[in-house]
Amino acid sequence: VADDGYRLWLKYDRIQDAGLRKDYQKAAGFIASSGSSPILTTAATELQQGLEGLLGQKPPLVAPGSKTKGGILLSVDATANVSAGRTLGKDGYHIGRKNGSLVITGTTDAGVLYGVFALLRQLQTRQPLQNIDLTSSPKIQYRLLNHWDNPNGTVERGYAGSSIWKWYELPEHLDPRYQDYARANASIGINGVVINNVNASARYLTPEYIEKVAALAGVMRPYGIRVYMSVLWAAPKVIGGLSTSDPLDPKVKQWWTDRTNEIYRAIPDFGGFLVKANSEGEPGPQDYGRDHADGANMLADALGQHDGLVMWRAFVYKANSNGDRFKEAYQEFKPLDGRFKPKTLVQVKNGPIDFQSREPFHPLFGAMPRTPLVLEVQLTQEYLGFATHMVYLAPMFKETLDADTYAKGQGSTVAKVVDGSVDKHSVSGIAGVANIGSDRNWTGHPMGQANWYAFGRLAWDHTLSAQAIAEEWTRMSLTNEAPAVRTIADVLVKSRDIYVRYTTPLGLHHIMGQSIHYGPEPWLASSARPDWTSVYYHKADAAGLGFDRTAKGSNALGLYRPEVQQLWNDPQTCPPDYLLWFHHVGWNQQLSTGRTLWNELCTRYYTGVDSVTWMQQQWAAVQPQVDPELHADVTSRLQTQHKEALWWRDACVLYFQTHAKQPIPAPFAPPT
Ligand code: GCW
Repeated sequence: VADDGYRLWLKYDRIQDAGLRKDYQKAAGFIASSGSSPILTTAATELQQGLEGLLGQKPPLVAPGSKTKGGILLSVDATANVSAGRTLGKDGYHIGRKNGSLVITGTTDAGVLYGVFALLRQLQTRQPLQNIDLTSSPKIQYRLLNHWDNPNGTVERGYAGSSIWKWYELPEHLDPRYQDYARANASIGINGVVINNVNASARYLTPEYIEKVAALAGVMRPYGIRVYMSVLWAAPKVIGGLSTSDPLDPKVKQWWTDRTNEIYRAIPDFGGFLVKANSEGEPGPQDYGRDHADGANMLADALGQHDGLVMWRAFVYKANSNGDRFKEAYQEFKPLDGRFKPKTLVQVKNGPIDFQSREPFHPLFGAMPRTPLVLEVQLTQEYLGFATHMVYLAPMFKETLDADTYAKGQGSTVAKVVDGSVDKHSVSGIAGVANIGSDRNWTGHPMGQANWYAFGRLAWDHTLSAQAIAEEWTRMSLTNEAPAVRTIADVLVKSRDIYVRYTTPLGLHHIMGQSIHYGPEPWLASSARPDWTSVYYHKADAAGLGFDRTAKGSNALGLYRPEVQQLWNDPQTCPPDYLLWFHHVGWNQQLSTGRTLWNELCTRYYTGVDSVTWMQQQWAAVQPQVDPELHADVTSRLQTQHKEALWWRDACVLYFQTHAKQPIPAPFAPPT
């Protein structure tokens, strides 16, 4: 059967190596579970199905204690303490051997489920089980997907078909896909799903939709996943019949309290609210002279005793931005630090502008010690080639996570700010804007599945490497042949840098096509807003290129700690990858690479395109090891990617040449 990608990384195909299969079979003679809660039932069923597929025989489910040797025991132990220094956190698991059996211990039911998927992963990637002794706990507590899905079935910035939520069929009909979606998420540790777009419709707060959302929550619950909603700030006016949405108005407060109680009656484990307010035309508390904290706190009050969260987004910038958009979120939110009530988190994009292919980390990380910050990254490739370019995003996520804010001295990485360890927060969260749609293979580009996978794995453990995750995903999704795994993982890991080179090298940003954000448009000079043009960001002129954000310019650099400023402040020592983010550099200025800016720019664009050819060659080389249908799919997308890399290169080099007024350097110059 051809592989249409529907099963994602959860392919439980028979292990061909008979010796290995025997070894595994010996360890998996039966399954005994210490409980029968919905989540534990999910865990046992998944394990049974996975083993049946991988090993060709289905281990029976037996009563606990009835058999001891040669099977797999599932048990919950809230105080599980594996060995000194290796305690398990909430939802953590341990997989070890005891009295001739494998034992999966979780501190919660969900921990057992995560342990089951971890064990299956061992088999899927062909790891030995003899001396297995695995301990793992999530470093971040709330690991969420954010769907930008609309009630009419469209997905904002979605490139994989329409929304997977079929609102018109709900609540009566449950598409089997919902359960497959829940399984995939649980398998990588995702435990929350915001089901609708942050540019929110008020409709979700009506009884009609609450019932639909409740039906979805019912599918997610046995997988340890809670459902959240994005809410429209103006809902009290739009659907509540009130004359205001002022957060300090008692009627408004009452309206939100009533709605919240209504939601919890239908969905007792509802996760909470995500809010985009006073951003890009969305209504918000500022419409009434209030601030973001007033708004967030009002919702936190509405949640009252319910176990839910408010995630308030910091993605804000003004329409008449004639300063530097880079600084706006910081300026609006930093002064509010300390004003947010418990259960309220501020959700911050990885970079200060907007999900560009490379951004310096957002200056709010490390700047709001009294507020837990959720890191928001984008899995859907709005600025990274939609579903036609192969761009593995884990290296980009890692770049942000590993960036040092120096907030509490060296080592105060974004990851440690977000997981709460730097400021000792008891709540922590991370969000990925989903790349999922109704396409048969979920993500449009088959390799986009790796981004969904990598997000979950990093949300669970941000210390994992992009390389290790790429290899793991490849083994589970494409092939276990070691040389092919190496080749594919190598292409994946390099793909993001390659994309940056042929689109926005040296720290260029926001020079893409207007409104749909596809392809190059560096010449874009007029738009509805100055900060939606390209020239606002690249500032090319006869002298040079780049946005001066030093003290001589906008001084956005001044928002960072001195140690970070030092890293980027001097154009001579600023890493080339960040150069034009912070400096206006002369065309003939010599860079640390030994080339002038103009030559380096051209070199990166041209070698970037060559690297796409390299990707095509590498992919061709693994053809015998990969499913033919899937291989052909990726091959064709790589052709488009190559064509569009040329488009980006030529558009950008020729446009910047009108400012630099220099020939394209010799090795790349087209023949005359
Ligand atoms: O990246 C930009 C997108 C908008 C999006 C916005 C946001 C949901 O172009 O489509 O709106 O960010 O994050 O709010």
